[in-house]
Amino acid sequence: MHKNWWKEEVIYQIYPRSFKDSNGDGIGDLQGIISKLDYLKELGVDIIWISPFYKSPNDDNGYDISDYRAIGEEYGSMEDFDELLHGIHQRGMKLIMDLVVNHTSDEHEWFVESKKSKDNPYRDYYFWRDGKDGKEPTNWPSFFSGNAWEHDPNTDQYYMHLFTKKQPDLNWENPKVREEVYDIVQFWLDKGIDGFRLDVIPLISKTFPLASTEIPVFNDIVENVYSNGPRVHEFINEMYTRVLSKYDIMTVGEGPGINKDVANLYVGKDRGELNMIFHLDHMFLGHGTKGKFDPYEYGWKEIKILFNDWEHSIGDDGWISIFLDNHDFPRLVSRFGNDDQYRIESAKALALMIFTLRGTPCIYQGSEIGMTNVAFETIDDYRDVETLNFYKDHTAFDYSNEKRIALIHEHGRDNARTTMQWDDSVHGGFSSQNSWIKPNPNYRDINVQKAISDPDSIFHWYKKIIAYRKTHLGLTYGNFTALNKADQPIYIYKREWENESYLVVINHSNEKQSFDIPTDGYKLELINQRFIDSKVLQAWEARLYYKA
Ligand code: TEU
Ligand code: CA
Repeated sequence: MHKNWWKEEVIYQIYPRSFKDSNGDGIGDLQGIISKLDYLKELGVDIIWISPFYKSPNDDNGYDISDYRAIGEEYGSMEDFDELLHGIHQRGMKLIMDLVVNHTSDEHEWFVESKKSKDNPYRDYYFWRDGKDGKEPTNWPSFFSGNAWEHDPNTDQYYMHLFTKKQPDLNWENPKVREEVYDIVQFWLDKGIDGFRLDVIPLISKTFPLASTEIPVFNDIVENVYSNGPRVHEFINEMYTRVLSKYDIMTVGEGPGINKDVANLYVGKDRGELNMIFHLDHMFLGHGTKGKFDPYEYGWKEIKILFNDWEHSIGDDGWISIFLDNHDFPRLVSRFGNDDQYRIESAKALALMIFTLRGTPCIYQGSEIGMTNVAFETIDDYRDVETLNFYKDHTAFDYSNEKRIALIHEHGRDNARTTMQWDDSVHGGFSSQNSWIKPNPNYRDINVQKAISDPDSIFHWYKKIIAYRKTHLGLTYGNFTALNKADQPIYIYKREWENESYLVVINHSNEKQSFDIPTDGYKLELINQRFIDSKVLQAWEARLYYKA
């Protein structure tokens, strides 16, 4: 097993718009993050991944970039960035940035030029096609409702946008585009950052000819039409060879469409591509034919089968990150735990899973204090373009507004984007005034100030297991063996490395479960609630046993 710092360390994701506002405009910013670096250091995290804060019209909250070398003015200045990077490094932590190069904003100068005329030198930076029979060139659905092509009356052609129409897809077949991207990557690496999270990287190679598909299920279209195109590995390898390989950095690819059978083509140790991936197989569970707003029921059996299969298919050759939420998905304690009767116990149990499965753990801001989903009354309180487009989409969905709101409550991305809950003061300590999005009303009860003062809080549990992991390398490098059947209500698995052996037992149910756990020779090291009976696990009880 190759040893690497990015396998041993813990990632913490910041969504900058919602983390901390320092200047009272209701929008999170870089100075706000700087003011919380000591908090992150106390938690014990190592690698800070900040979602995009480049210049952007914020159609998709920064995942639509109009200048890759400029800081969005609402986030601060390049001097603020330099101070942030210095502050992170001074505390022995690292910074990775979000590289969004499958598409740009339609306000990027390249696209402004490209759309001017068919013979503009930038025309080929994007995908332009004639319509077909008076309609879009293909029947491809956008991730964010509607068709993936937008008509431009000026040149009477359509341009491709797999996301919103303000996010035109870049044409990676064009070597000039690839050179531009490598320059951007080099610019930020020369500033001293420690790596990148590569947004939707499997989508950068399109399959030609661009043709309509008969595939009915959206996620299958993502996997078989949009992702894993014929030149994807050539492009990533070229980026690696030309620029990434010249620095001691970490790269993590966000992988919609990457399944366990193709994963090591992206992260195999001798592939010269990426260090690891955020695969989305578990995150897309429950996404039905038309995606997340067309849900199907699933449970822990499917979750565990998926985690077991991924652990075995990655093996010693590749590497993944382990996470249960981010800015695109509901809060982990609401989705996978019980954010009502067992919020604290289930948040701790899920944390133990994240830190003991095999892969680099990634925490999303606020999960360390058990922040939950939100249920705003009206669509007016929602901000996410995916949600707002869905609410207006009467073509793909013939739902009542009540049903739409109910689905948004359960699956919407704003669940993860309400402002960070620092204390019980007005606005939850995030800002001195109303913010771009309302806080979750439960900030009075769930907040950092309260968590830090309570030794039994979720925060202190995270802190404790992060510290434990650092002194027990078997939890990083150990192999993984599931010890019980996936259809049982508890999850038991083992991690073994050299003379170390770890046994993890998690009751992921709301009921007591009696179980004959093979603990002989092991010592109980961590437990997320008061120990009552070695053979009976209380609701959401989670234990870690160790023997050397
Ligand atoms: O997300 C891509 C992606 O897979 C998600 O859009 C996910 O499929 C969707 O939210 C599920 O409904 C990345 C970024 O993380 C996301 O915030 C951006 O909106 C998207 O790419 C476009 O850049
Ligand atoms: Ca601000």
